[in-house]
Amino acid sequence: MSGKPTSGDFEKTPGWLDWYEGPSRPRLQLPAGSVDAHCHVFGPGAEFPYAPERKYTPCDASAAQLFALRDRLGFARNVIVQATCHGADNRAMAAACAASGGRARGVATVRRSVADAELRALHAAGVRGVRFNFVRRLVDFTPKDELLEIAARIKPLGWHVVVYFEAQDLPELWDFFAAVHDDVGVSVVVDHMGRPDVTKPVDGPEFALFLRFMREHANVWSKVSCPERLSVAGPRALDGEMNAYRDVVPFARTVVETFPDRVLWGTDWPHPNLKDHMPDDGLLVDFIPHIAVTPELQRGLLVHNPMRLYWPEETP
Ligand code: 0GY
Repeated sequence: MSGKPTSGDFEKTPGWLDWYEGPSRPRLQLPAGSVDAHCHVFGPGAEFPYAPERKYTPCDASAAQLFALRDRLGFARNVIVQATCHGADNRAMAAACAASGGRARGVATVRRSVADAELRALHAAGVRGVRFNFVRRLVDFTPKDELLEIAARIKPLGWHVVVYFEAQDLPELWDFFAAVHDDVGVSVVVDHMGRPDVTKPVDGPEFALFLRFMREHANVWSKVSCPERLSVAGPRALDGEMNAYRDVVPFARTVVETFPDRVLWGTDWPHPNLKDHMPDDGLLVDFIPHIAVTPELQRGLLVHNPMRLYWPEETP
């Protein structure tokens, strides 16, 4: 572990795992124009302080470091998702988008009090969505009427809503997501397949509910990301081949093959809150052919789908 310090007055959360330096070059040659559609920047804390209400303090992970990773792995673009350690202070994410030369778009976190001028400024920086987080260890509860109000405010900008929740909470959240999708009328993008419990059967009732949720809502998308977060089997390959995180494969592959034009993929760099191991991002890219098994599925997942959602003006 390199022990990269956090900057300024901030102390990393005890046991924090720093992102992996010097990731391997993937064996998979990514399709031209591929988008890493779920990643974050952290600080640097000295320039962009972490939010007082945060539940963890990460090690710094700057825009320049993210763009170096993008180039090393072979991605063309990033979608930078506001991390909870920055609360609703979107400056680090927006600055990273602005510094990307048009090669990054963002997803923000805003409160009900956000001014229209701030929304317009975020749009100009490259933001195209807001994130609603329902994972209790990451955020305090926000009333649903406040979230519905925010969804209505961002709709005229053509943005969408990104949601992060755990599988056992989908029954309770279903009506709220349906209201965002059907009544407000904005697209809903689910982080990490709604965090399935991969020790349960892929054809069991819990994952079936998630698939039904996607089937019944035509503008719900899913990121098939974060095998390293969902896996119980872990990163160790059973043979010389890359079959790490093999317990996640049936879940992600099912979503890719059932909804090939509504799936996205991202590294999740710099991987907040991992407790057991920090993945080599190059090996994570080599997970992709296990879940998107044809070049056509890979082009949809990595190029056409994220371009339609985040750079529609460049999409024929
Ligand atoms: C992720 C997952 C996590 C954290 C955050 O914004 C965040 O803090 O998203 C997590 O701890 O599961 O997508 O990065």
